[in-house]
Formats: sequence, structure tokens, C-alpha cells
Amino acid sequence: MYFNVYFWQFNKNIGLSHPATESRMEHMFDGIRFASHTKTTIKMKKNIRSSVLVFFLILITSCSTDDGPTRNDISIVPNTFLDRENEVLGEINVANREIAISVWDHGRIDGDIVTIYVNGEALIAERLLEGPGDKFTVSTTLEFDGYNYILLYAHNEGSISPNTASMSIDDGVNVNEFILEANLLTNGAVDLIVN
Ligand SMILES: [Ca+2]
Repeated sequence: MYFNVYFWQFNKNIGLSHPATESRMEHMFDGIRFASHTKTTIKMKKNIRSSVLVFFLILITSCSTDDGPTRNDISIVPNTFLDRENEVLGEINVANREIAISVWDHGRIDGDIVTIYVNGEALIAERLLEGPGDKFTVSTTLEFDGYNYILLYAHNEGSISPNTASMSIDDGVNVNEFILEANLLTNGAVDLIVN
């Protein structure tokens, strides 16, 4: 095709152009323009189709993420954590996923150091427990509806065994107070149920 075009240009330049040749060449250019226009139209249609597909994919994805938190209908406390047995010591019902957890030493202040895990994530890390007059409080949002859990990991037992923590959960409606115990072989856990 390029050869024909250059040949035509060459003929025109040297004055050998023939009307019949020019007519044929113009017809050919019309064909090229038509083909180019058709290609653009097909490309536009493909782009529109792709855009519509992407729009619906985004719509479906956003709908599926608006379903709220997962609900656990049974306890999710694992059997072991950090190579220690987990012992479930009870369950606490809360009205909201937004809670404030307070922790302090139960009884005599003997140097107990704890880490408090919520659903396996450390919320209070290596904290030396003080007395009830010096509670340590952290706010958090529970991940699940239904069953969540709090776990007490003992870094030591203090001067009096075991490691004993008093805890309270404030859900904005009620304050639940309870005691968790742990030692160097066993973690103490409690189910925390969002109703
Ligand atoms: Ca202790």
C-alpha cells in the first residue's frame, strides 16, 4: 500500500499522473478512511463494554463489604496459644462491639506482668499490674458479632502465684467485672459475646 502511495506521489511530481489512476487511488483512500472509522467504532464499543463491566464489579464488591462484621455462634478460643494451654474461665455478654477494658492486680500487688490479647491481637502489652486505684484502661472495637475472646498471658507470677488480673468491661451500658488467672503453663481466657 505504501508502495502504491509513493508511486502515485512520484507520478504526480513528474507529471505522469493519469485521471483513471487518481480515481482508483482516491477510491483506495476512501476505503482506508472507512476502515479506520470502523476500527475506532469497534474500539469505542469495547471501551464502553469494559467500563460497564468494571462498574458492575465495583457495585457487587461494595455491596458484599457492607454486610457488617462476621458473627461467631460458638467460642473461637483456640486450644493453645504461644505454646500454652488455654482455659476458658467464663463468658461475658456485652451490648456493643465498642468497649473499654480496664485491668489491675487482684488482691495483693506483687509484680504481676501481663499481656492481654483480644481475638489473638495484643491490646495491652507486658503491663505491670497496679492496684484498683491505678487501673489501666484501653478502648477497642471487637471484630465480631457473637463470640470474641479476651486472653490473659502471664509473663511472670509475681511474688505470689499465680498471675491474677481483675478486669472490667464497659460497653457503654453496663460494667462487667471479673477475674482472670494465668500461670507459666496456662493462659486464662473469657468469651466476650456481643448480643
Ligand atoms: Ca501474682
